[in-house]
Amino acid sequence: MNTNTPDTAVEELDVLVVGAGFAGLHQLDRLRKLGFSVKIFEAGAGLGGIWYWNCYPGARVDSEGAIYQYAREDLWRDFDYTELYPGWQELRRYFEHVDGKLDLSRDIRFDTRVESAVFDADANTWTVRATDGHTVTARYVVLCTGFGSKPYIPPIDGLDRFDGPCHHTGLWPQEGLDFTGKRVAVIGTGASGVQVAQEAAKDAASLTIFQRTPIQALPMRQKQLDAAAHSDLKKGMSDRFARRIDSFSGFDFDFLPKSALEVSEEERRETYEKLWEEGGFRFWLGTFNDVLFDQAANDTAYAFWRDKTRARIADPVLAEKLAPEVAAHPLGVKRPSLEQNFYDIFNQDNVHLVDLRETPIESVTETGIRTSDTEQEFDIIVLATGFDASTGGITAIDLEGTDGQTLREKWSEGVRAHLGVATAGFPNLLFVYGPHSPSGFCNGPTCAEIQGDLIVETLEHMREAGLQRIEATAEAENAWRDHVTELVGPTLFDKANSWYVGANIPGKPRQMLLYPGGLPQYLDNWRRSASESYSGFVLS
Ligand code: NA7
Repeated sequence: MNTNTPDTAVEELDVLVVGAGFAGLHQLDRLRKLGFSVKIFEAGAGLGGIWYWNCYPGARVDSEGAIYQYAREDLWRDFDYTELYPGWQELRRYFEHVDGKLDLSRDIRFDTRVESAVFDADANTWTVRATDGHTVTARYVVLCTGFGSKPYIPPIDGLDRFDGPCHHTGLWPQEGLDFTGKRVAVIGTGASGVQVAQEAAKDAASLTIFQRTPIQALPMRQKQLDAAAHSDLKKGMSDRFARRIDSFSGFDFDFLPKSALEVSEEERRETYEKLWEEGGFRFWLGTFNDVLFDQAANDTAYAFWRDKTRARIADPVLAEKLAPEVAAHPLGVKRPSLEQNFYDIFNQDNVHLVDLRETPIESVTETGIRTSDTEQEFDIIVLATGFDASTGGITAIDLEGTDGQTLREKWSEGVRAHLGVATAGFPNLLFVYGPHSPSGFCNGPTCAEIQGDLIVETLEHMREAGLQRIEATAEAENAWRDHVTELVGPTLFDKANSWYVGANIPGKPRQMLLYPGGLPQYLDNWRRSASESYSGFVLS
């Protein structure tokens, strides 16, 4: 229920933050303590960003919980996740814990979706309007909309005709939905599809998974954590957090300093076995340093993954569809997922796979899904079809800058954002975890804090220097885009149609949306700019 009361006077703020996930809450806490007047507008009714919206059965973070939290001892010292990889309920419990400690909610307006923001070039302020008409003016707008806040629902004929529940994973009903005894269809096999399928396979009468591209899911090695495990974890926390800043992806592990091709076959095999047993993203982001660059190196990793995976699937036809002999794309250049028993569920009688490359969906009917060869009845349809990632949450807002153009229009030909934080023509608008920043490759809370701190420092600098306006230059954002393009050139990322390159959304310009140089290199660039009086930005 929306309990917000309409305000008559327009509130004036130093900073309006959009989004109450990891990034937005960090901004609120830090800026407030520095004496800025700051509020968050949050579209959901609760805290957590993606963990508010993605409450589908099985939703779970693919980072270890120990490092999927703020690195602040006052927050981690007396909080424990009960699983190594916590689920959405625990993440919500974490956000409540943070709120209890930092008293954040009092400055958050929930149920408030930002619809538009217009820059006033005379006053150097933004006028921000929510869908309920509530309006504020703010000197700065910091968008913390996350990489996955705009769900993508494909234009499947008849989708709105279906009589039963049909939900996107990222818009899951807060009251939940029980799969027990139901005939469930899951469309999509990204991280969300894998997680929801594992859960539905337990209780559904039947589960039919509609796969277009096979995911390359890696073993999660989930563990329940008891008091002894918590105590052990606590001992290592400070070190683990300290290591994040030096790693490519903001984790406490990094690529090995050697090539997959320079070692003997035996050493390669032993290394892969070790990473596989350790679980998580180590087989992806803690592996040989050329796996994401060199096709021959990648082939060795893919062959290992394929053989391990196929060994778990009894039916050889299914094994070929789920883990094909010849890779659909190089391993790891499309986001892998962590799985617990995803490949094993296909040995159950109640689980079926539809290969959409052989039999595409033609339409959804009142009672089910029609593919090119048959029609099947379902009680529930789950759309695990992903997001207009990285940019979608930003371009969903009508942002009007200094030349009358919206940001949506500007980026319709491709993203330009200097250091991934600001774009020319839109002064005083900053992005945390935005496109062309390490977001997407980076452990979320790491980026929220580390990139977030740089933004806080910038605003502090502006205030101390008596400045009112910061804007990226067109030259700098073009150069940054070229830098991103240059970095991605020698990699294998362009060999998959992934959301990393915008290829999952029809019509979206194909370009690398993330910063592929890793967190340390990104931070070096920031520091250089800051030490050169914020080169690449005009401050006035
Ligand atoms: P993803 O990873 O983008 O996965 C979406 C899935 O939906 C993927 O398997 C797609 O197949 C499939 N898809 C998309 N459109 C269609 C249509 N029209 N028909 C059939 N199948 C379709 O989204 P997730 O929500 O799983 O994960 C997003 C991120 O959240 C993830 O990367 C993590 O960072 C957390 P495709 O592969 O495009 O052939």
